[in-house]
Amino acid sequence: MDKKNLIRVSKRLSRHLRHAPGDIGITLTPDGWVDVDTLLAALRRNGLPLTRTELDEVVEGKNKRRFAFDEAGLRIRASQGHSVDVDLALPAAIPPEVLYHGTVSRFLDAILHEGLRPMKRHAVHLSATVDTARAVGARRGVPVLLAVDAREMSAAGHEFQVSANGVWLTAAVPPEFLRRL
Ligand code: HQG
Repeated sequence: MDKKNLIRVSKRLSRHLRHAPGDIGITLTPDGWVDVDTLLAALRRNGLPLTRTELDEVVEGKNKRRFAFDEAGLRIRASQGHSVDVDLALPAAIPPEVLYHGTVSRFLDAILHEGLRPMKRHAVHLSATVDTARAVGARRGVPVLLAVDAREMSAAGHEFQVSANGVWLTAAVPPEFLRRL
């Protein structure tokens, strides 16, 4: 599959595995999985015929590894980023000293005032590196970078999880744990 197609399929999968499974008539399990065969049939019915090999290519590809198969390779789910009600049942994890968040200046006042909130998603997404945070912020404009005192937050009782593709998740970040870089 060429790059353009990989991106197109990846966007479609994001839409249905994170936000709108009902649009193609699939239902996710409470922890976000759907049978691969069910997904491929539903995509085919909705104008996106895709082989299992092509799906493998999207999942294993050099992108962010947004999707993962279960151990048997029979089911697939998005690793993070959902707006539909799923509980990925990820174990709690102790974060590194500092995590990073990339945003844009128009959100800065609100964020420094009320902290980071998950907005439409289930959790606030934090990055392990400044470079990743910069890329996340750059999706919306000139990136503004924030450091999160994650270890301190964790010691204060805030729970963190890390997704299968290395994104750090937490319910919210109170402003006292945030600094502008
Ligand atoms: C901002 C992509 C005002 C927040 C990326 C962000 C990431 C606030 C936006 C993943 C706020 C939410 C997530 C507050 C937060 N007031 N604005 N209190 N708290 N915000 O897309 O972190 O391609 O839901 O700064 O790579 O940008 O989908 O979160 O700008 O990993 O796989 O509200 O999405 O991954 O936006 O990105 P998002 P995000 P995928």
